[in-house]
Amino acid sequence: MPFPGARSRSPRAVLLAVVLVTMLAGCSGGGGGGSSSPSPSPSPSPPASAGGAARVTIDNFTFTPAALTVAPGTEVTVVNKDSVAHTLTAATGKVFDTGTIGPGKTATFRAPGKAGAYPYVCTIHPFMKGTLTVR
Ligand SMILES: [Cu+2]
Repeated sequence: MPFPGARSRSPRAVLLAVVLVTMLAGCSGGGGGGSSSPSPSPSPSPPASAGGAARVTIDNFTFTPAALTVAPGTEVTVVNKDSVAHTLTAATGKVFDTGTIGPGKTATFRAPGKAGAYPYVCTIHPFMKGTLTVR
């Protein structure tokens, strides 16, 4: 710094700029205190809804859609529109099972955390079939 007197405004300007930038960064980035979202992305949607609504409807002894793809661990809602009880049960290992869903009732189950294709049936009516794909 050969001429501290002549350039006395520069350091202050730089300091001001630094303070301003720091404040701006703090405001826009922090949002007041690192709450829940680990990502600065404005999207509030969890991966659960990545494939649309995770929902299976049972109507006229049929799972609709017959093939559903969800993210690992997605909570899937099952709506029984029939006038008889049904279940939605994984065909192998019972890795998920809604239990009996009465007529007009709704149940939920959680998709497996491991990717793969999981065929399922209604244990009351084994001819009712569907497949849950996790990926
Ligand atoms: Cu059934």
